[in-house]
Amino acid sequence: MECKTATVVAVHRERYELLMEEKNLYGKLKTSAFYNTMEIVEFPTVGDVVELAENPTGDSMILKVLPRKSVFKRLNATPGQPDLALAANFDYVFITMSLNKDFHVSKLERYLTVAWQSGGTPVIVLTKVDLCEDRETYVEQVMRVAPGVDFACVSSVTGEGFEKLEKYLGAGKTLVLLGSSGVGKSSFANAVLGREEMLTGGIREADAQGRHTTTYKQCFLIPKVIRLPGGNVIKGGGRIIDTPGIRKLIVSEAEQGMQVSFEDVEELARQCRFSDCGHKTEPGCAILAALEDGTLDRKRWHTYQEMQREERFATERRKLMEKRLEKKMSKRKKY
Ligand SMILES: Nc1nc2c(ncn2[C@@H]2O[C@H](COP(=O)(O)OP(=O)(O)OP(=O)(O)O)[C@@H](O)[C@H]2O)c(=O)[nH]1
Ligand SMILES: [Mg+2]
Ligand SMILES: [Zn+2]
Repeated sequence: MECKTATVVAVHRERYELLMEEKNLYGKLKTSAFYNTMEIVEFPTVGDVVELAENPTGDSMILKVLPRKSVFKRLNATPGQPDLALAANFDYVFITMSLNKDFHVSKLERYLTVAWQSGGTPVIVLTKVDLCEDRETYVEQVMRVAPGVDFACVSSVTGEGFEKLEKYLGAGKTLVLLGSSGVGKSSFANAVLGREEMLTGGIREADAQGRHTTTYKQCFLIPKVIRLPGGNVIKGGGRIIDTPGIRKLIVSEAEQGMQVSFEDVEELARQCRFSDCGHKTEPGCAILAALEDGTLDRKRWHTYQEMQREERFATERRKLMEKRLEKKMSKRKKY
């Protein structure tokens, strides 16, 4: 068997759909490389480039994941398990929110943090503009919490707004769609692909909540010429990754991301009189002063604190896992 590399285009339970040059094939993880190992290994996700032993008659064997240029991770709800990688090697993170009850500034702040952390560039995509009558109020909020981040209001029904995103859809570029269930990620992907590739779902209009229609992540090649709903034509050629809706995004590694998305808060904290200020009752606290005079939004401060707690929790958990592994390894060495 010969060693080659391929890109992961879909993940189904334990089977991986791979693309090698123009050829589609399936792969499975090599047990000794991923399970019976004494290291914390990265499991492949969509967008990953993997090394594999090709099997022309059946599933190929995936040997390892090559280093990633970007990755989007979230905390694994199962204790003792490594973080979950949702997608890898993308250039742009399309933070998808619909222009209705799904829109929350604190949610946007969270997504921005993990997007900056991932190594990709965030772009904010506000969906269902055809159903929205006061887009300006949403746009104002976006510009306030994400100054300098590009955004577009789009409709996958009428094709409005996609031309503003053309620069992210070109050859050699990969984008990943992230957002809650029902916001229209798969509808967006279908509009760009010009075909009903992904199943889309109805939403419960009562609470505007989605139903989790998409159950696995998948990567598609965008056609060179995109014919949008409504008839407009724009250029494509890149790749798009659709993902299942995220219920609550709990951060794991987020330190660098927080530095970018909460730059204003961290800058304030540096101005406190005491370098170890707890921002509670200390004299000369710049945070308390900013909360008092309204320059720092209380909700924004709350989100920041919440995310810092999550980040600390995730770090502690990671350290614990590493310690356990070390113990296991030193025990093995004794025999
Ligand atoms: N009017 C309107 N409806 C839309 C638009 N985009 C999506 N929808 C509708 O919103 C519902 C949910 O869309 P999906 O594309 O399945 O949402 P999703 O984000 O992929 O959801 P999950 O797969 O559950 O994460 C469907 O009924 C779509 O028809 C839009 O731009 N305008
Ligand atoms: Mg979907
Ligand atoms: Zn302080």
